[in-house]
Amino acid sequence: MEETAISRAIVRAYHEKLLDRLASDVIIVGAGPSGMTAAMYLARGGLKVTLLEKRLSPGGGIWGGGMAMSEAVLQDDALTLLDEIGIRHKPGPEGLHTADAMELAAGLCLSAIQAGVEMFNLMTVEDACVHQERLTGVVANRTMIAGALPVDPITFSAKAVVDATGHEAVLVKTLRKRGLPADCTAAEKLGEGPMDAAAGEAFVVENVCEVFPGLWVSGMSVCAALGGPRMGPIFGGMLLSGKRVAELIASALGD
Ligand code: 48H
Repeated sequence: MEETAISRAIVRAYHEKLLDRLASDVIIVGAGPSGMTAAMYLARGGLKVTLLEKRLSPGGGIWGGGMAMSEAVLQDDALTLLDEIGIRHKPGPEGLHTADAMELAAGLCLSAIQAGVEMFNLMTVEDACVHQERLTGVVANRTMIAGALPVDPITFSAKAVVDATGHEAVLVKTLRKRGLPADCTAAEKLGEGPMDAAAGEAFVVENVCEVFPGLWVSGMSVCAALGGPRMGPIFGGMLLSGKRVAELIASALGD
């Protein structure tokens, strides 16, 4: 076997995938619990979904559980979702449940990819394309290059984009820097509030929305974008927030 045949296989397969995904129905930015859940449901609904993740490994904040103890805590209302993708869970104290963080991260990732999501790792989203006051795509660079070398990024377009970058809320913040949208409230400008687990868990599901034409938020980005409380190391709200954004986008794109 020629060594270059191995290289040719990688280069061809990767670039075929990349070329196909320069335009998608939905781009999800960030492969944390909310982004992977959103991507999985949207792809199951038949949409062309591309997920861009800046790190080498998808999973976001799941891996570390709480204070690097790799157990994910979930509440009753997230169990149906876990069962649907075959992630095991155990009863914990006071009506809570735990799942192995590695199993949750790997299970969500596999379910999303097997539903048809194309995931690109080491891809840092740094800006948005905005045409006539609508977000039409994202600007991305290789993580190793972004901010480190004088190399221009490339763009990916989509009918809808989800900012699922967690606390960072990268796309929301990049628009806000330019005064978009112009009607932000003071709480929205301030970002995420202090910890209140129950309120934060409800907030990330109830407030999933299109924050700017073409740009949706899910998971922790909802709090960062709209000034909701943080909730600490509990993950049910993240999964349900991802499911909710998928439902809203499917309905918006179906109209
Ligand atoms: C591409 C990027 C970029 C970028 C970041 O942080 P996440 O796990 O986000 P969520 O919202 O799915 O889950 C939040 C949860 O993990 C958490 O932090 C909780 C519950 N905190 C509570 C509290 O009180 O602190 O994942 C975001 C993903 C990560 O994988 C990042 O690497 C990725 O987004 N990302 N990807 N381009 N510019 N920025």
